[in-house]
Amino acid sequence: MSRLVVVSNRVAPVDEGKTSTGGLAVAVLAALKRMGGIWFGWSGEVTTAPAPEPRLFDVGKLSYATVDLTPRDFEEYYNGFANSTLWPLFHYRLDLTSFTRRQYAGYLRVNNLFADKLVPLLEPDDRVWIQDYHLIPMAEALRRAGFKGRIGFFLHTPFPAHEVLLALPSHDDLIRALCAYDVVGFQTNRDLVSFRDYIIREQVGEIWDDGLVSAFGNVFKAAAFPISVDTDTIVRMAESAVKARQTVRMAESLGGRSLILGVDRLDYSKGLVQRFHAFERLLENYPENRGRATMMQLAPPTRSEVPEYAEIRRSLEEAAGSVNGKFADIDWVPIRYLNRSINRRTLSGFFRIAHIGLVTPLRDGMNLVAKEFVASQNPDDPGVLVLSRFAGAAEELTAALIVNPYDTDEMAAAMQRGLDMALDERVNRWQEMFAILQENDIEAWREHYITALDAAPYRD
Ligand code: ADQ
Repeated sequence: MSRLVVVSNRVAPVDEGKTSTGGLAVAVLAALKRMGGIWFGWSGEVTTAPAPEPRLFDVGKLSYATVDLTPRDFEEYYNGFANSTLWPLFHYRLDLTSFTRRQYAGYLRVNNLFADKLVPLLEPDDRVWIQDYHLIPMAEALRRAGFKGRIGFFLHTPFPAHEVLLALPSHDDLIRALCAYDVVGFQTNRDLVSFRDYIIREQVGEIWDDGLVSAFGNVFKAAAFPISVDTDTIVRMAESAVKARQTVRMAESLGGRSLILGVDRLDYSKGLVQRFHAFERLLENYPENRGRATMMQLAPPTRSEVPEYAEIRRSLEEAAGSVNGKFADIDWVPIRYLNRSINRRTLSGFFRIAHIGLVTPLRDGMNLVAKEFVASQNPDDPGVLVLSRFAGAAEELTAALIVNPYDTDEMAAAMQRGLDMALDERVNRWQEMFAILQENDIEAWREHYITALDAAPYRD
């Protein structure tokens, strides 16, 4: 059987007990754990003299191959084009998007480097599956380096609307690079529509009746493959975690108050400042919640070398401080704000005892936290998911309370509705969402994608 070779910027912590707070790492590890394969990517190490060969090691059925980056690669490729150009652009933040030709050259250089290091490890019938915006040019680079097998790509972020993408000086190169794959996967139909729209409006190719795309001399499949979670594992974890010491401690500390829980990487795409203001509005508009509802926000810092991330951290501390200063009482702090990662089991216990899961990103490819929250609930007494319409998850989890994260009053009203919601309605909404997560779990996601990749090449 041909092997599956996954390539992503970072590989997940090798020690599975370690907490990983990136959606991609969490999902790819879950997808590969049972099936096995090779996972190639950056080690996370920055060094002036990287080893010429990838470091190889096995953990269970998974083989890892990692390379180090130089300080210049790290700056230009990772902090630069990937996280200061593509990430903000793909999340509709043109105000935070910067572009330099030097960083773009660094991005292409690291993609070529990854391809050159990977090719000697590949066998002709391997299936290569490239993950995310850091590595869009990898298919072209692998082809140049002589690999002829199947190559697929999956974008974990949103794919922006045509007009937004045009702001990127190298948008045409980037699209040509995407069109070199055999399968291009997106999180949602919304993203797929934006991609097709670009192809048609910029007149770089055609969409055929069967949905295949023909562009730049290549015929490939572009489709939505909504990523998901390891539903059964989370259910089991959450059931046992409610009795764990940390969850009991948390429940006791609430003293009978309702818990409104947010869990996100500290990132400007997650809408955290707006969320804090919405909680403040809840306390203003529905004063009966003062002293009765507690909001807890877990937000471990990421990408701290990128200046916008230091800025979001500062504005969040300010927002939390101002709400707490205004409403706190001697025995109640409205917002508990922690810049920490929590062990995944404990997290599932917290999700289970929460009355409301508050998932309100301004833009999000999917948002696994929304799905983890649903999977963690007690079927007999489930909590309520308040979900942004701009999270990819909103396309599937339509039984959540869907909100516009820019509308503070609407978010406050949704929290209030969630706190007041009768058991019947909570159960019905939860059942509808849980059924979706049982059908489309992380294994189904991987299976659907690999089946599509196995059907390539489409031109034959
Ligand atoms: P992320 O932007 O990282 O992922 P998300 O999908 O929510 O966003 O995944 C975050 C993961 O980290 C979740 O598994 C969550 O439990 C975990 N996590 C977050 N905060 C944590 C904390 N304090 N402690 C422990 N764990 C924490 C990117 C895209 C998303 C897309 C995923 C997967 O931005 O849109 O859903 O990839 O494709």
